Amino acid sequence: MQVVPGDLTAQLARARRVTALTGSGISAESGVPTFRDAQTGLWSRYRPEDLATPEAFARNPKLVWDWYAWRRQLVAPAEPNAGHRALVALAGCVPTFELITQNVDGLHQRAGSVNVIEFHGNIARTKCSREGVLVEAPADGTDSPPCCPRCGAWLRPDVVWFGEPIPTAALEGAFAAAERCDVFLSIGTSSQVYPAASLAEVAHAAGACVVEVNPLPTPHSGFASFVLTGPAGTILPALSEALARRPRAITEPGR
Ligand code: BV8
Repeated sequence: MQVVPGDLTAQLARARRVTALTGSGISAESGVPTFRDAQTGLWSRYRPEDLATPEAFARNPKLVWDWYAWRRQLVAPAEPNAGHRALVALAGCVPTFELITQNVDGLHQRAGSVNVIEFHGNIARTKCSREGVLVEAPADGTDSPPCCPRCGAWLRPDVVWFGEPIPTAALEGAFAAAERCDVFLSIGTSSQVYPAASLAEVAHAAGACVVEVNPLPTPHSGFASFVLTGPAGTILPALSEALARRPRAITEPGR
């Protein structure tokens, strides 16, 4: 079965601006559990959305810090997969490519993507929970959580917790990229977390061709122009290879 419909390749070949939003599904084939995958071991009794909150951290800073330390250890050995690499290739085939990720694992940057909009932050960075400034976490990992060397407050991961606002630059950059694109790729996300899930809706309302890449349907499947059912690690390479094979008609108008 042809994975990439010919008319989608034509849309991409005509597109001046392509915006991609990724969720934890794109990292699944790198061995990083998706956000809603059942948590294992000690963490199996907790729901991620109950730990990724300021209230949980205030109530039990050690528990939350240790959960992120465990997730950093899951991410550390992970390598970018064919899906991440295909987005790097695809970016080279279109005039403007903007990548927004909900993921905090840094795998897009390790694959070679640049100017990645980290909508929910990055688990590798640590900041002071009082001042908000980035701080190098102590390597020895003795204190859990460690304290800020400047003011003594707990350190915390530089991620956006539920109930916290998206950093302004990321929010504005992502919505601008969604509003102005010709094609919006929604990859490996259950499209349940807001305001990230609004991005596909904004792109659709602005007249973009929305493409969903996911083994399962999502709340956005109904308005997507193309629903490519399957793993990102298979579908995205087919997409970027089909586009690379098709010469760009420089006179073809964008949206
Ligand atoms: C905020 C960082 C306001 C932490 C995360 C409406 C508008 C605005 C807000 C809300 C709203 N309704 C509700 C809210 C509140 C809340 C929210 O959305 N709640 C949900 C549960 C309903 N949103 C917030 O709190 C946001 N903040 O709104 O602030 C505000 C404004 C001003 C002042 C004060 C406050 C902040 C949300 C950010 C939360 N942080 N991450 C951490 O990681 O620990 S979200 C976290 O969950 C991830 O980052 C990710 O974004 C999300 C999980 O989503 P997915 O990535 O989609 O993962 P999931 O497991 O769900 O799905 C995986 C998908 O992959 C599946 O579809 C699967 O089929 C697919 N898949 C599997 N394998 C593959 C695959 N696809 C392709 N290939 C494969 N191989």
